[in-house]
Amino acid sequence: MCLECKRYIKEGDSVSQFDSICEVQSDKASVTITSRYDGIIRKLHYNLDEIAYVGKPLVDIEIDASKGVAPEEDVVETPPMSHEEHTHQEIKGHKTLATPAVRRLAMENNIKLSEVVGTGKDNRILKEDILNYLAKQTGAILPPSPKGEIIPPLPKSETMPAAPKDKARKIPLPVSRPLVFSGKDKTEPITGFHKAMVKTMSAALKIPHFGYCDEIDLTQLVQLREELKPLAQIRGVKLSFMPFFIKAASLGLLQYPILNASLDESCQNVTYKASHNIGVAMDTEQGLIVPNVKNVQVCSVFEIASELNRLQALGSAGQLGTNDLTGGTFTLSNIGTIGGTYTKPVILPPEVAIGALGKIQVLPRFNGKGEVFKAQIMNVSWSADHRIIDGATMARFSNLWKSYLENPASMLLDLK
Ligand code: CAO
Repeated sequence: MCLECKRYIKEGDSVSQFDSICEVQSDKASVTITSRYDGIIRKLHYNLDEIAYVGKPLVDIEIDASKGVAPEEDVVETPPMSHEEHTHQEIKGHKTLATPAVRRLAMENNIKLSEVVGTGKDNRILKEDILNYLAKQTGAILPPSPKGEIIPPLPKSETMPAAPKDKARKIPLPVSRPLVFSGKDKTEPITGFHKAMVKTMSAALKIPHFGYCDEIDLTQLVQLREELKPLAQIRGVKLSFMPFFIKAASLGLLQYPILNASLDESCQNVTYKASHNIGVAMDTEQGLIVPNVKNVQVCSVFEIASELNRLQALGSAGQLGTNDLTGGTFTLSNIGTIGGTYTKPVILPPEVAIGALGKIQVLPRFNGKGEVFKAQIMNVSWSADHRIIDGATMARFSNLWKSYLENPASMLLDLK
């Protein structure tokens, strides 16, 4: 079942093969349906925002009007996704605008268009995008582009809170209130990524959550990142704090593998996951998505940063593929980029633990000699599935994670 949410044609229009017909959105994906034929649109079977049913005709296309050939029906198809992939992380949006030649080039090279970031108008995928994608697949790191970056960092306005406006000018004026209010309530269907969130979070309610919080002194890490940031930038990668948080979590998971596990439906078996596929909650225009960095246990901090840059670029373009959105084994949510201290993160089943990070703040703390110093403090809030993880395990893991971040040099000892 799909919800038609945007239409590009009307009855009587001529269409060519691969022209966009409409956009449909399910709880799994937003997909642009293109014409299979050259012809004339004779009938639209649905109005905008109506529910269209999989397998039923969507549009009648007369493929050769001059010869009076019978109308052809284009049918609604489900987004390309297999049954076993149906988890919370399949929130996927892939509008793939591309010419037939570009589609062919992608097909010949076995590339999924949904994984390519389009740089053309309306995110149209160009030939260069495919070639760049190919180059990235074959060579580890591309030489910097003329601008000096492979993946452009997100503009600050997209990631940082808006600057406070001048308070003096914001004194509210008294409002004259009408005695009769004529506004009407508005009801709309829950669709797309929000629908997926309803399913996932409802499933998470069945999990008894154990919460554990602590504060982390990131003074040394803040300094280290300042030193490493320009080096990563030269190599075309933006280095934020997340790669360190992710790597430290993976080192901790090696010691506490129960946190990187899943419990079966009947609660009879626990599966310890071999890979540390660490999910990163991302706030995007389309809603919350959680792509994951695969096999963090064998990645360097730089490799994690590079992969995170790729996921962020695809995420903000609404072009993350199924592979990036499924198979997560543990999640970190850096809500601190927006604000806040402590939170109460909700586990993403079938995972069993999640950590949420607050805003890094400069606060007074005491050093070993009892002297006050300016510390960079961040709070962390963990939630664990209390059916299989006890509080002591969560606390020990958190202590280890904390020790790696408070003394980042100690990570070197355990890096492979
Ligand atoms: N406190 C203060 N500043 C922080 C921070 C924190 N906890 N975490 C990151 N920052 C800084 C970064 O260092 C960066 O600063 P510079 O520009 O000086 O390098 C800046 O904030 C922007 O970071 P970023 O967003 O580009 O990169 P990131 O790797 O830190 O975070 C991501 C990426 C995807 C986690 C983030 O963009 C995001 O979407 N966060 C929201 C997650 C969310 O919605 N969680 C809730 C899930 S439940 O609904």
